[in-house]
Amino acid sequence: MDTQIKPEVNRAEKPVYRPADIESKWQKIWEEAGANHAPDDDSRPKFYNLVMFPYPSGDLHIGHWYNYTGVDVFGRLMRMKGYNVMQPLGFDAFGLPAENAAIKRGVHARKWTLSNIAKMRSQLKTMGGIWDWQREVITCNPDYYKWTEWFFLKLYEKGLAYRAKAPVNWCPSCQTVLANEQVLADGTCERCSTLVYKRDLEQWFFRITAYADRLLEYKDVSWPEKTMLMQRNWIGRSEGARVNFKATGWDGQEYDLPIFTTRPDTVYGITFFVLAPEHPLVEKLTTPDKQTEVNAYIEKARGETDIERQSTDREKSGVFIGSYVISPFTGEKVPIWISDYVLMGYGTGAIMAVPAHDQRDFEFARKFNLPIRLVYMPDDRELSEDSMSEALVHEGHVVNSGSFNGLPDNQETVKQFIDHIEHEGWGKAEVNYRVRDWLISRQRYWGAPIPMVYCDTDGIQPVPEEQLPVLLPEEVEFKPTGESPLKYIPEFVNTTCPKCGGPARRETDTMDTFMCSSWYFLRYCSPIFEGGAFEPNLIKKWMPVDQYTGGAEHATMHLLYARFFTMALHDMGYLSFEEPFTRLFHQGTILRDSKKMSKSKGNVVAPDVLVNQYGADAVRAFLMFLGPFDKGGNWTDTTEMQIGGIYRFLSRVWALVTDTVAFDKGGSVDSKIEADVRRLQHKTIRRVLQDLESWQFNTALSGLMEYNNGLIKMAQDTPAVQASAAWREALNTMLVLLAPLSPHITEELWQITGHETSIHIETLPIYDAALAADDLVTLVVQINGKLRERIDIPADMGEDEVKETVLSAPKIAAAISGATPKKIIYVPGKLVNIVL
Ligand code: ANZ
Repeated sequence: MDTQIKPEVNRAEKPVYRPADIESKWQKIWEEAGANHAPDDDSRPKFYNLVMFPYPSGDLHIGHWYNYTGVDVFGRLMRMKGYNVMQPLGFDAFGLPAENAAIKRGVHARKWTLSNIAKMRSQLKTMGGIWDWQREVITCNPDYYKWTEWFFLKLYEKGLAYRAKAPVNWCPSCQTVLANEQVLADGTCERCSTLVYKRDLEQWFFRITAYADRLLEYKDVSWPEKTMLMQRNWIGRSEGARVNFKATGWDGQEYDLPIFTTRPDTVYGITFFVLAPEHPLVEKLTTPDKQTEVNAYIEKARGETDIERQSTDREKSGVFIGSYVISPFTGEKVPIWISDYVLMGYGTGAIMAVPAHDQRDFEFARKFNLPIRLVYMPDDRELSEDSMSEALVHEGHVVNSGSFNGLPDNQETVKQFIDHIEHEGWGKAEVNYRVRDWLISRQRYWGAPIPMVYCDTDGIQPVPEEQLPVLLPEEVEFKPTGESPLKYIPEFVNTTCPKCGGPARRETDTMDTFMCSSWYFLRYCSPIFEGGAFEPNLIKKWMPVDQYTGGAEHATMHLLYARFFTMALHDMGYLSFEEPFTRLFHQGTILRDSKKMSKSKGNVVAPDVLVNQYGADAVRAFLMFLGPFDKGGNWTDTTEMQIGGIYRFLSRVWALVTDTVAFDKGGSVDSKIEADVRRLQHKTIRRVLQDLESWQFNTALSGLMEYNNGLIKMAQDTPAVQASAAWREALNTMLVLLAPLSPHITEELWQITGHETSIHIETLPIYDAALAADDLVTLVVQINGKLRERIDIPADMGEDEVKETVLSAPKIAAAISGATPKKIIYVPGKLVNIVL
């Protein structure tokens, strides 16, 4: 990296702070010097600082600026700590909006996407981040999606990609299949808010369920607890048992009816069975007299979403279907019902109902007057089935259960029941997961083609590796048909079977874009490598990602898929690590008047206007000043005015430093004043570095503002201080600590103060406790608990003298105006509170 930066300032004239001039100038110099590129061959330790890449929607909004500024501040900090920081950026360029734009406006999806990328890239450059543009990846380019296809083939080879007919979430408005994760809690499409319903289609799936347990491990990673919890809930591991019951159909035939339960210890409490309305045995088990009622119920349930069906505050509904199960535990005949609260997609789609101990079953039993039988009894109170108002959950000891009576409610008891069930051959222990296999087929054009062909003779055949990429045809008609436009391109569809050479058809669905984003971080390590998806040695050098930053909304999709992908590649021998992202951080969101910003609401703040007016340095610092980086902030009209305050702060830093340059160096200064300068300097170093390292950029900035004010006051009180060595060091510290936040102004001032190399490769100042030691302490003075003044007093001053000093301080004396305080509370070294 050429970091020699030649001074070119005429010191005779005092330069004026004009962000527009210096920012573009430095951006150009940095780019030409390759200052932002992380070389592969570099002896410094590596630091891979990754941010979630943007979707090229066309405009870089304030949320992007916020996110990328925080990441850039941290990356710059790590570079100043001596790391070779790799901080790449690219574009997650496939996906629906491009195709919708194509349908609506007749512009080709590629053209729309690439012109958006060009615009966003140039907007991004105005931020002055250390983005390593030499590593840019764009997922819709064939040199990228060739490898996305290749990964599909690898997963297919390992049995991790398969095709199956499945009920899918169908959005009638987007005319496409959605992943479970793309359906919101109210059962609507996350993109267009239309109610999603189920439809059966042949689809490609990735077997993420095979990795469910591994995904719960989080080996050697430091992630927010909350995110891991969200993933754990999403994966939803439940330990229990599968128990096989026998049901007798109306035809007199016996059918196996397995159920999944997490409470096999309650089997003696079964009083009815419930099947999901879609359960395949419903037909066989419905007696003729119940047929009409059952059909009507099934029809009604079909229109409901899983979310509605699981809602706890919904009144229970259901129909008895006329058949029974014989319980092997009690020998009793138990009626079979159907109800929508049992879902087909979980467990076996059938449950044994234990109304005494399961709230849903309890409500169902009360509604339909079904018997309730307690098999646990509280240890400390009387309870009877008739008087119960809700299910008894996890309490007491076993009753009504033969030889198990008296056992406590715990895991050991559950295990004894499972042992018994296994011993009798009625069932076995089983673990169930909420997570479903990842449905990756999309009936869309703008995605990576699925590299598979269908042959009448040889069935499903993978496209041979050497034929990749299966190119997306450019000539395409965009129609909102709900089917992939690729279906209507014969030159694409018609191909030859790789096995028999006979005529065959290509798969016309494309891949979910989450597939593209499951490996982009690997591509950054060797973005132009042609021999594979990544160059193995460079993967060894750069991976895993040291710091990954992005929105918390990606907790259950992207972050889970990328982990699954990495684990699968690890198991295939391509990667030596199992977790891609060592540390994870979620930035907060910027709201506009407490609402989410969105184009459709027209409440988006455009950063470009602010950058033009105040400069990128001020916008960056301003955004970081809004609050702790993980909390985001609320943007209001008054907020916007505060940016002027940040601009003035930067101008004061500018004035302070340029004044010093102009200052006559002739004077001498008393060593006590130099000690004061150093004390302030080292206190600031400690505080600001701590804040920067813990992503508390807002308080880091307050620290720097106070520091700046302190220095200004010292220069006013004792102008000669500006000639001292301590002063120059203090200013250097100011610039170096501010550099990650506002990189241009600090670079300019660094040069103005005579430095010949870039400030951004300076090492961070080291805090010296001895120099920071106080012989003065600052007391906060309150009147009736309200802050009125801050007063510096010698650290060793006695209590009486402190009180006297405080009371005679002009502001305080004026506020009290002769009254006698009721009480004076003194916390040594910290605070005096005068109670009037
Ligand atoms: C009997 C029982 C008794 C149950 C009891 C609970 C409490 P999690 O923890 O979510 O895995 N269940 C099983 N399959 C279901 C389905 N397809 N739709 C709706 N409910 C289903 O929940 C497992 C429990 O949810 C299972 O244990 C079953 O009810 C129910 F006192 O069986 B349990």
